[in-house]
Amino acid sequence: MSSLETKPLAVSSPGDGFSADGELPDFSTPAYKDAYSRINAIVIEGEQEAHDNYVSLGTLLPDQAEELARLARMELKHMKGFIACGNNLGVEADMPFAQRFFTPLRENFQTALASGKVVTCLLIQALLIEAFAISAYHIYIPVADPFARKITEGVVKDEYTHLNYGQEWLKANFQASRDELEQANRENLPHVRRMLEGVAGDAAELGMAKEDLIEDFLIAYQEALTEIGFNSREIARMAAAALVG
Ligand code: PL3
Ligand code: FE2
Ligand code: FE2
Repeated sequence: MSSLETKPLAVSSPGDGFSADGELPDFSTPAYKDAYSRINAIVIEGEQEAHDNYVSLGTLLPDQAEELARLARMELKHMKGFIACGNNLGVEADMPFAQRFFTPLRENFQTALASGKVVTCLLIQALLIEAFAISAYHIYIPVADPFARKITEGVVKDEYTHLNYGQEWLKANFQASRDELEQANRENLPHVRRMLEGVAGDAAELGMAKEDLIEDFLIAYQEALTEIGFNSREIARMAAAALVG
């Protein structure tokens, strides 16, 4: 599990939208608010879809339905928190943009769900999406406005609970799951890479560096794969799917 360390902040120069002491962006500029309208929407949509996905997983794992419903409720709480963050800054979230952003993973999740592929569903939601959220929230916290920082700090702890849930289930079922995991990784990790690229420009406007997002994502994902039972060569091969896909 990666620690919640605070990254050194980017050095700023006058007029770049960051405050003079180089600590925090100016949250009131049109450029900041424009970027926030998409990032905030992505997070709201991501939390809503995460809720729906955990409820759906409960239909594939009926004996786990209660625990999954508990995880789902946490996602709705996250969603409400991030809606409040947008309201606090006076930003209207661009929800149609966010729905398009998640389309590939949503469709792959739905296809797997329809054919009862619980391993693929867990890889998409509990590993990929949660690791993506963890990296984004980690990198956002040091550059967030004080209101959003407090909310995001609470959320990121829960996301580890969600990542762990998938990790432990897949670890307990590793031999039966490994081929499907590798296949699901090949089909979905390239989408995560494209999502990172799609969000990088707006994230930079918020003070978040793309390299930091990638690094933190890979740490969380790779630590989960190690816990589940993959060796380092297998993990390197799985990560390489992001480069070729
Ligand atoms: C699952 O619990 C949540 C899924 C959400 C996915 C989040 C993607 C984040 C993209 C970059 C956001 C930076 C953080 C900004 C917070 C307002
Ligand atoms: Fe969440
Ligand atoms: Fe989550």
